[in-house]
Amino acid sequence: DEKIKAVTNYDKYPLSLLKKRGIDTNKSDYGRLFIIGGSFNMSGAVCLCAKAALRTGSGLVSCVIPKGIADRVGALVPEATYVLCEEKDGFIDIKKEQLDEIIQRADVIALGIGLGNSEKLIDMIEYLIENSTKPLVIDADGLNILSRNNDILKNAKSRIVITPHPGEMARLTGFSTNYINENRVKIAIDFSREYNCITLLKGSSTVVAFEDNIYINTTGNPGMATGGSGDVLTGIIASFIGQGYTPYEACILGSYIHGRAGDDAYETYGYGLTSKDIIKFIGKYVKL
Ligand code: NPW
Ligand code: AMP
Ligand code: MG
Repeated sequence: DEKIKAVTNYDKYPLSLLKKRGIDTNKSDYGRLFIIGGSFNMSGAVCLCAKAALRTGSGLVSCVIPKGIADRVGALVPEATYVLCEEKDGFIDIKKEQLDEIIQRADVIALGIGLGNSEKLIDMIEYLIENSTKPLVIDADGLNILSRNNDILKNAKSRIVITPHPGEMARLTGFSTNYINENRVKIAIDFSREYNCITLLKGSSTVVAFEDNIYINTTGNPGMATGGSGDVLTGIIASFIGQGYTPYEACILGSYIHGRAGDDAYETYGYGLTSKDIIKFIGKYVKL
């Protein structure tokens, strides 16, 4: 495609995007991230996302979760604050006024991890996309729910980043996962153009597509094919956006560092690495 301006895939480039912190700065300079996710059967995803964001340098992380999982999540992530929501059938049930307040207070919102694929949640997703003035990173069940009506994305008020794995991309596009994996770059570019969003298609050689730019990530390994690995990536990317990186930079830096940390976890734990192990190594790459 002759319109594609830049293919950025060379080694170490992403780390050159990192910005040094001023000495006299405080937590409010490094972003307030709200993570909207979790359900009775999936509480760990929010923990992993929040921990990853904190390890990436977020100033403040707030988890917006159904109150029934508050004890489990809170015990694992004492650094975060909480917005405890009502629940229906184990899924979050959040009022529009609460969403308005979150939009107003947030620098960035991560939406969808561990939510559960309940069709009742489409109203919440639609409301956030159509009303959020802050960037949204949508992943996991947020995408599965959205796939019932992708056109909602066309009404977005702010920059949207979507981070599907090939299975989620299959639901969003109607293509098979095989077809998606055989045409990864084209599918990511086409989706980002049609829906005017940054599309980060995960897997071996993650592709980030935005307008006429693409980045192909070369870090990471198959040890990262483990539950929660993507939830960690969402936390890293949302954290960088909250810290003032552009959403496209955050996707490049985020996928690169996620893969590097995953490679370090592989060195130590081999194929037995877990998502928590990836989080342990993020900090090595966010220092200047
Ligand atoms: P298959 O089986 O290979 O044909 P789902 P999920 C496909 C939460 N989690 N290449 C795969 O197809 C998440 O946050 C919570 C090709 C399969 O059918 C979500 O909210 C955890 N295909 C929720 O669980 C830890 C691929 O997609 C399907 C593919 C559901 O997310 C785990 C699986 O995808 C999890 O993160 C690839 N690379 N990757 C927790 N501890 O709380 C996947 N597929 O059905 O969207 O399920 O990704 O587990
Ligand atoms: P999820 O399926 O949402 O948990 O996301 C899995 C994460 O692990 C994504 O960031 C993938 O890019 C990464 N990952 C999974 N398998 C591989 C692989 N074979 N090589 C590199 N990265 C992988
Ligand atoms: Mg996932």
